[in-house]
Amino acid sequence: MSGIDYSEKIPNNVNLANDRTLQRALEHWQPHFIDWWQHLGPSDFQRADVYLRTATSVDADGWATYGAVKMPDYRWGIFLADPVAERKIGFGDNMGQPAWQQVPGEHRSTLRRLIVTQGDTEPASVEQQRLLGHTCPSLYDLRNLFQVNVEEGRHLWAMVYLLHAYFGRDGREEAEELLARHSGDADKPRILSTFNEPVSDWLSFFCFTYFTDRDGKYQLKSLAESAFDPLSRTCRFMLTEEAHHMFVGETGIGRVVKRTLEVMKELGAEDSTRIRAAGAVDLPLLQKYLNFWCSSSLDLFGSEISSNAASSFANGLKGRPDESQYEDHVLRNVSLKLDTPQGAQEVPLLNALNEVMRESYLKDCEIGLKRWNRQIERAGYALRLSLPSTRFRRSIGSWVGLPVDPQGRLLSREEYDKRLTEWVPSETDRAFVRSLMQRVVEPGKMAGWVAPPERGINNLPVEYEYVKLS
Ligand code: BYC
Repeated sequence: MSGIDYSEKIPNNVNLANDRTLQRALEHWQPHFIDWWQHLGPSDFQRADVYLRTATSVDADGWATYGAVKMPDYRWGIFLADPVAERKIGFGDNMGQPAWQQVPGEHRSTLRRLIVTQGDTEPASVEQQRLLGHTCPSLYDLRNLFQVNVEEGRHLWAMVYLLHAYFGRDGREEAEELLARHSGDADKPRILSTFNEPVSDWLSFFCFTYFTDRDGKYQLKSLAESAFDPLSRTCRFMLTEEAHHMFVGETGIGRVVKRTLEVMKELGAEDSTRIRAAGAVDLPLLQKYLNFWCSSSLDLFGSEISSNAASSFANGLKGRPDESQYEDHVLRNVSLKLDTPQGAQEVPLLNALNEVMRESYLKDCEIGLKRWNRQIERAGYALRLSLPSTRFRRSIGSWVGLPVDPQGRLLSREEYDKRLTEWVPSETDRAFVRSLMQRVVEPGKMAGWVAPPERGINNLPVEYEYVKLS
């Protein structure tokens, strides 16, 4: 079951050949996807040979295949993790009943909405990142960008498969719409806010893969708990791909910190102006990028108090990440105290699940911060990087639009407006970062604002020609 059939037009491990109607519908969608990839996927580079990994099976050894691939020839396909025999629903009011192999009528529209929302983020991120190749800091980074991009393309395939296979005509229409909305489009934007923000420089890319892809990890983990078994299985496999994306973010930011510390040492100075003049990212500037992308990604968990979250959990559609680590899986008659602008509020825990997830996400985000701060401490500097308060710059939930600083203090609107660019990048900051984005494509060479990685991909040296451009 785990083996993937690559002889098919659409590689898959779901026996697509046995369902001719579904196969034809997906083969009809396939050229639309390729057309979208050619127009809104990575700009240029479609003829370059990229050292990519391709899944050969869905078990732990399935990542063995690495090789030079032209991106449009990447074998996007449909891969579900192996089924768990007699799987039971693990939470909510239907706990203990058999997991669903089909969509129950009463949950059809909510499940479709969740799948569409998840699916929408995947092509959105490729669109956001489409111009980055032109300013890559190294061939190693260029390859990682493209690896992330092709896998986001495959994650779109995963959701499109579910829509086609389980939601009939509505599902097919939604699959077309996933290619019709575009990141940042004034008329047809992507569904979730963060996926309409431009990712036009590599510092943003590293922050995006650190913070926003990590939201992906948490949302996929909660959907992997779903009673709808095909959704659970597809998300379980997607999670194995997601890990590399967050690795790109964490090591990317770590390499920026390392390079900045080297420049600070060379200069014998902590002064931002001098560090910038030397072509590196000063740490207060990095902090602003962290504040921007972290606060934007915090919105992706939805409102602190949410009836959607309550019913999705109670009905078994969406659990908590790692549901089995909790004792109570039903959550009736329990409450949680939440901090709101009106004071502390006791809320049924079911309605506070978005906040529960946001809290565990933030704990996960802290891990990178600790690593980077250790680097700074070891170099003998006092500054520490931090995460902004969950009240800062929120555009969803109880704290929406309130003038709160990154420490969570409520300010006057006037003070907030005046000081906002102390906390998030100003136009000048962004222009400076753009000025650093000079393309470096000589094998093994790195741009001056980022240190080389500790090792290359798949035991190859850092100097390997990961992308052959000719
Ligand atoms: N922007 O009750 P509420 C990834 C909407 S990332 C705009 O507060 P709910 C990836 C919400 O849709 C993971 N709208 O929250 C990462 C709802 O609208 P409707 C993506 C927002 O519903 C990097 C209304 O506000 N996966 O995979 O409990 C690269 C009230 O909602 C936002 C998922 O998100 C926002 N930030 O939770 C590539 C999983 N937040 O329905 C990929 C599927 C909320 O009333 N989605 N709204 O019109 C979900 O589970 C939920 O839809 C959400 C929101 C967690 C997003």
